[in-house]
Amino acid sequence: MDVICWQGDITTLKVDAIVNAANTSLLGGGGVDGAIHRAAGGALLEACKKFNGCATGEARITPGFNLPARYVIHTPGPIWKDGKHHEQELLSQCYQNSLKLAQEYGCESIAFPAISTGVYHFPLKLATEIAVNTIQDYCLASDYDPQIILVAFDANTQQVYQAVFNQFGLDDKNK
Ligand code: AR6
Repeated sequence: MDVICWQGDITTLKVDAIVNAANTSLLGGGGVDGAIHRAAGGALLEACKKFNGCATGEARITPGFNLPARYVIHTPGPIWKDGKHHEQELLSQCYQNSLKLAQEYGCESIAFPAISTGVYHFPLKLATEIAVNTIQDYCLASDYDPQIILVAFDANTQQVYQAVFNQFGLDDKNK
């Protein structure tokens, strides 16, 4: 499994696909969603309108337009309430469904932001464990081995990523 963590702005990455922590309207917002729409240009919003929204845990793919990335995979993460409203399962589905689309579109490199851990308040360590577990399980079960970058925007997220990577016995090669 080829997974690394990296601190920086996901919109700068020249990968096959970047994942967007969207909301169910798919019509843009703040945080990483806002940054992706700004960098991609207005054509991204036009492409997103055609989906008429997307359920939490599902995913949709568009071109990257003005981004260096070829595709954007949009997935609305769960809003954290108390952990008793299927939040963990829904977050895992975000990673699974994003990987499924990436595989269908032949992506060899995919970058994920820390889905749901910003304004949706999903606990960061638990979210990171779910991300790594789900990626590991998906790649094993589907014979898919792309390069995966978990992108931390801030230093705190990067520290938690590194701690979880150590816990999972992964190399925390930071490019
Ligand atoms: N590159 C990488 N990561 C980023 C960037 C960036 N340019 N900007 C922010 N992050 P959030 P959510 C990190 O709030 O919790 C939007 O309004 C950020 O530091 O963007 O899933 C949507 O429209 C945090 O670690 O997403 C939804 O309404 C992570 O991305 C809602 O927010 C996720 O934070 C989704 O909330």
